[in-house]
Amino acid sequence: MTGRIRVHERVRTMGAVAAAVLLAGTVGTAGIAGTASAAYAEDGSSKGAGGRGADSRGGDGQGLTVDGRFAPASAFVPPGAVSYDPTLVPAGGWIQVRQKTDRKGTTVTVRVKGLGPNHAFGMHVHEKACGVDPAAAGKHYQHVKDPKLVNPDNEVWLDLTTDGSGSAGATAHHVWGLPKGAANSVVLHREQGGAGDRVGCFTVPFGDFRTGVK
Ligand SMILES: [Cu+2]
Repeated sequence: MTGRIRVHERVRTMGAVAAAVLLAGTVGTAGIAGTASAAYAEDGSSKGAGGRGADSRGGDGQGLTVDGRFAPASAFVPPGAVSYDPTLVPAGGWIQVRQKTDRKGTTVTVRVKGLGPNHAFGMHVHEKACGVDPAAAGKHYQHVKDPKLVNPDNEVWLDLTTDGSGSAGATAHHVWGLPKGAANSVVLHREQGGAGDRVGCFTVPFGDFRTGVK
């Protein structure tokens, strides 16, 4: 008996907890996306500057903030945050992803705590939600779909290096948006540089939250 694995996910708006979703048992990725999307609203809290998870309040864009704790991949309980490597991504390790979209484009900020210390992780936004199989997250999200354009200008790369306590942060900005439904996770890789073993995955229902932009 492996016990039940539960993952809490929160979607915040303006710093308040707008929705608390207890994911357990048979809740699949569609449930994650559906629940979270109902709670999307203005999130003026993201402005990650400098790539170390800076957290200055303010801003007029919209976006989302989702966080979760990693759990081992299980055939019975698909967690929102999946570890495929207990050393680099220990159970209980924490991840938060923010997306902010406004007239200047899209900023994605990630913060992690409790991962393997002093490790250079690769991380990207991927097309599909996480699953028990590390391949479930599919390919990198690409603004221009072209296998030759695997680079941080055409994709959302969030490579980060943890400190001695396993914490790190990263930010990526692009002038384009993430079409709703086209990007659904961030994947942690063993190495930086755009590929390599997948050691963790966090399901994030990215979307295009622009307002006033046609
Ligand atoms: Cu990747």
